Amino acid sequence: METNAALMTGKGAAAISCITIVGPKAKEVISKITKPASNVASRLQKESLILTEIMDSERIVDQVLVACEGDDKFTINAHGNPILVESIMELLKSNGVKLISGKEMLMLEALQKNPDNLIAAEASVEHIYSKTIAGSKLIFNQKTHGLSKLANLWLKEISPTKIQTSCAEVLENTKVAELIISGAKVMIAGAPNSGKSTLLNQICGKQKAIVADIAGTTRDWVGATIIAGSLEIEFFDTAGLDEELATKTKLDKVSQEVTLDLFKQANLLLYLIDAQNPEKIDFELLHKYIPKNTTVISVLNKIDKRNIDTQILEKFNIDISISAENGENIDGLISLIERKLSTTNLNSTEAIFFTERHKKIAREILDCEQDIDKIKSLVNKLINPKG
Ligand SMILES: Nc1nc2c(ncn2[C@@H]2O[C@H](COP(=O)(O)OP(=O)(O)OP(=O)(O)O)[C@@H](O)[C@H]2O)c(=O)[nH]1
Ligand SMILES: [Mg+2]
Repeated sequence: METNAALMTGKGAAAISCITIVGPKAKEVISKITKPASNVASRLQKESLILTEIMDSERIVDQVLVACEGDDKFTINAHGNPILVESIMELLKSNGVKLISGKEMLMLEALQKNPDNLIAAEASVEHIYSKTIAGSKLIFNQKTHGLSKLANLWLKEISPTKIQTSCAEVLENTKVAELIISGAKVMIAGAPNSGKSTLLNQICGKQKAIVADIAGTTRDWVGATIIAGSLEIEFFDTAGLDEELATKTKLDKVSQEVTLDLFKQANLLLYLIDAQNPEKIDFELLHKYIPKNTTVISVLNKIDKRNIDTQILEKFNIDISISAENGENIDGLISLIERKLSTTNLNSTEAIFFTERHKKIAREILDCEQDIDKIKSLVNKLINPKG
């Protein structure tokens, strides 16, 4: 069995950094690199915490606190200068310890605690990487409910079609779950001067983007992130779409290209229409640049400037009317975004695939025709650490 070490705190400067060392040689190596060696070895008993110095030959590298968490598990709490941390890691490596990532270390520990359920082990690790509490909860629930429970049912199922149908449903849930876990990207698009930068500033409550009554003010995109309910939404204010502008100067051409490139990442697109000068959305053109099935919300802006009648709403297929300048109906717009992304429909105990490994196995299950043995062996691979 190997002895592994990993930096468990974030990279970069901090007050302290924690390095965990696990394995049969852990105690021996720590004794070797601390001062005085014999003294440290005898004091490193379970649940003890000792103040000592890490030595590289005769040179003191750092004064540290070593915590003994088990017979072969120790954590060095060092000062958080990345150069010191690097030196300690190098010292461990030169003493035969294998350096692994913090995530790999967490996975080894999780597998020890969940030797029969790989999904539960993965959930214990992955939930900490979610961008929202709701996403973290969703992943954590896969340990005992969600995917763990469902995969165990699949193991008992005899109909390949039933497993495949259920698997396809989980893949659908996964699309929504990913928005909750990793956040959604919402593009603010529309003609020059329609109020895109004003809307971004209103949403994030700060003067992030430059606003001016001159068409083509925004050339590079500006982003702002907000938490709305269970969702982290990153809004992108983009350059106004204008085919004429694209031919004006090299800078305008590049800014139009950057905007269209950014659209490829959209989970949802807000298309702003200026109530003072409304123009129909060219959906055909728009769908050339945004991923298939991307929801478009048409937003009528500047309603403070004009009386809005139903005729105009129908004529321009308006989903919602706002005033970006005075903040009217911005809350309504945020709720509409949440509803359109359907994140409010996903129950937190619903089964989801939350790693690339799961999604790959799911696709293989769906490609399996009706071969129940092959499907069962894939389900076994999904849940069994030795599968
Ligand atoms: N009355 C009123 N004016 C608005 C509203 N939203 C934006 N404006 C004004 O419209 C003008 C253009 O606003 P911007 O936010 O810069 O428009 P933009 O879409 O980002 O423009 P480009 O960056 O050039 O594409 C500014 O003078 C804003 O103050 C609104 O809701 N009501
Ligand atoms: Mg702008």
